[in-house]
Amino acid sequence: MKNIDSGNHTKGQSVYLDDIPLVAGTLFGAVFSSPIAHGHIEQLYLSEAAQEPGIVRIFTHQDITGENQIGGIIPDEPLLAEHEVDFCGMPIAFVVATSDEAARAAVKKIKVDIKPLPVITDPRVAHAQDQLIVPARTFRLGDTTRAWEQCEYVFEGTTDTNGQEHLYIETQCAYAIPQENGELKIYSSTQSPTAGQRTAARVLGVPMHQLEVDVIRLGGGFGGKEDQANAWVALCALAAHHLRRPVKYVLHRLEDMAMTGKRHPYSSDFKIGLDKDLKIIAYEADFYQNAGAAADLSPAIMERTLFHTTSTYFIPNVRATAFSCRTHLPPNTAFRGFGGPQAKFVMEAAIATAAEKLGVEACVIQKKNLNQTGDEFPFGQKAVSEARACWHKAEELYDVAKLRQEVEAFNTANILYKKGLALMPVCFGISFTNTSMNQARALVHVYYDGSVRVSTGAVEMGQGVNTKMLQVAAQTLSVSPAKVRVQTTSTNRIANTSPSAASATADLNGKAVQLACQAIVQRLKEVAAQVLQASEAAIELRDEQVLLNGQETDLDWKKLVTAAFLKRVSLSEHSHYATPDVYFDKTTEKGHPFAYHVYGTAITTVTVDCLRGTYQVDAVRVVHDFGLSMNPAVDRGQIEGGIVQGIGWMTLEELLYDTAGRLRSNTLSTYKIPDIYSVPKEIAIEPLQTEQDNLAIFRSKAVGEPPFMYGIGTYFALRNAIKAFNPTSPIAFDAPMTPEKVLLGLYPQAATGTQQVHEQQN
Ligand code: LUZ
Ligand code: MOS
Repeated sequence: MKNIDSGNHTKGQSVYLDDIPLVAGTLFGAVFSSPIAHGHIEQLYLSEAAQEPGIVRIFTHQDITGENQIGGIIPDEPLLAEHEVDFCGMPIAFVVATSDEAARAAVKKIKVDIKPLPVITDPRVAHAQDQLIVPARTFRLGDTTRAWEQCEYVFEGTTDTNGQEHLYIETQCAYAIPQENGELKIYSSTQSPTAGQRTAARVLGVPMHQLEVDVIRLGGGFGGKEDQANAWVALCALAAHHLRRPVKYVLHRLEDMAMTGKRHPYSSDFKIGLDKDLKIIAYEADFYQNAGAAADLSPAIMERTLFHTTSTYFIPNVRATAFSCRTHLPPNTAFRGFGGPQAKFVMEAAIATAAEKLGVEACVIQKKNLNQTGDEFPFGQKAVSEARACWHKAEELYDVAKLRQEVEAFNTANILYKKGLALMPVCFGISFTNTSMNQARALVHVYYDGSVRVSTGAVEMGQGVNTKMLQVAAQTLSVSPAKVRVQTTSTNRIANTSPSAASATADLNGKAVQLACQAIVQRLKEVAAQVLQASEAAIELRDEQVLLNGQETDLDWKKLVTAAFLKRVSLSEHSHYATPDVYFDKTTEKGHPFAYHVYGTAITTVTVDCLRGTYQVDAVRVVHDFGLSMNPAVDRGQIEGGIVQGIGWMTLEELLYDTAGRLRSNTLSTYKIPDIYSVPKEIAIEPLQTEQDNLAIFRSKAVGEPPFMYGIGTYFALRNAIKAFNPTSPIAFDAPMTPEKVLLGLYPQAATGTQQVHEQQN
């Protein structure tokens, strides 16, 4: 089935928040934010701005009737700065005017005196000064201290991975419209309608039932709207609450890039030990997460890093410690993979280090250590594994031996172009690591003409979840997809939603839809049995027909629904689903946090221009464990997008904050994301069919985040290509591998001079 949105998307008819027709009297907001990263606010000058034409009111923290607090996991983040600013871009005042232009013109007239305080941008510096968001956590398996003695080889190293701007096409936005009795209806571009509702209620000091958050769809989220859509909801709600007029705020791209947090940069240390057969028998890692100025989701992201310490490998002795370090950057937040990719990069860097030192191909070590069924992860859960299956199938299907020969032949024949090859196995845990979040609800109405309306907590952000919800309803009710419509995601219809995140949205909400539809089908079968004077067991609904002992009757879906209505049988159901058997004990750091894992292997080949340092990704060839995909077109789209986004993180996207904590890569001319030229020339995706049962909806495994990590293979393929040109080059594990760094890798002797130029520019 095609994505139900593709027609409207293509015609430009899909409605995003900024397309909602304006309610008469709508006002427009704009934020004045801190120009510096850390300091005491001495004086705020608003009067000049307040006299600008069209200005209705300027809100500061003093106008907050409830709590000036938007922190979710930890209450450490004011909505509007009070006495201190903690990052460049921290909101200080919210200007509301009769037009968008007037609001922004007034923002430029606001002045502030801030007494600067020391700025920390480096997580290791923050750690050294004990600036931790939460206490460090350590996951352990076996005993590394004793294991080192059994190792034939031990290697240590350091890695850095940079952050990543989400660059959803639709910037952050909200639109709050007063209703009667002090209520507000708030449109938001959020992955978490409930978080917006809860945050606004807290800031206004009103009960949640006074606020509705309604989400039509998002022009992309990628994690950037899991927690960080809340501030704009709260600001618009605050202004609409006071002024009793509709208030809308759509961030400009530059505001969005400057004010919102990004993927967490990590700096990490590893130590890896192998026996003489290249089995990894010990691994230690220390992760320094750059959390930014407030907790946001950082503790949960740090936890997911720990869960993915050993990536797709089984290692019997592990010690991994993670530090969430408070710096003066915008609070970093969820981004596809949620800390998992950062851990996987460190593991692959450790293996690459061992391989280079031992003079073997990394894939020899990778392959020897892939996890298999029964292997224990450092957090206690046991693998039920297709890691080896994916790897072996990829090796065979894409003929890795031949690919390798081709790369070697090319490299022998060419001096100024070199190819590189890398394999990247993925194993990603599916479920929110916070067990309580693994629940969802659905509301299904069958109208008496037989048409169906479905509401869930799932937010459509381009990932096709509404299409999947529709498929679940149509299939479970056994009606044509044309009979079913999926509604917007509203806190009035579905309460207490978990964010659409963690790759789990289709599973959680789809299971809820399935339960609701099954309950309705059950009641309809009882009605059919009465009408046909037969036993319920003999009734079957199929393709909008009622079958009796497998034979067609003259009762069809529509007549059955009408009959049920006339018999006063409920045609609606509200259902609740909670993932069974997931738990985690933080005191022991052991449990069974994931419903299942998604596996896959990617084979990446690249070509580097050794004169210029530029490169192209020739091919990414994947064997991916879909389970039994319920929508191969949608799932394929997720994989292609994930791969390209992962390649962007690993190769092009270079966030640059200066030492004063200002974002220098704050435009699309200084921050490069993948374009049509940088996507792989070929992407091959082979599903791995599995008969194994799993907890996914229709056994169609979660597909949102896992493919992102295939992009890590491109980093290591580039590294191998550089090594083919200059085998002794000392290439730091410092992602992204931009063309500039490739060039420095090819000609390390040139590095010193270039470094100086770079520092001067900064
Ligand atoms: N969000 C969250 C996530 O709150 N918990 C998670 O475990 C998670 N994992 C991936 C992406 N978002
Ligand atoms: Mo996410 S990183 O699944 O919002």
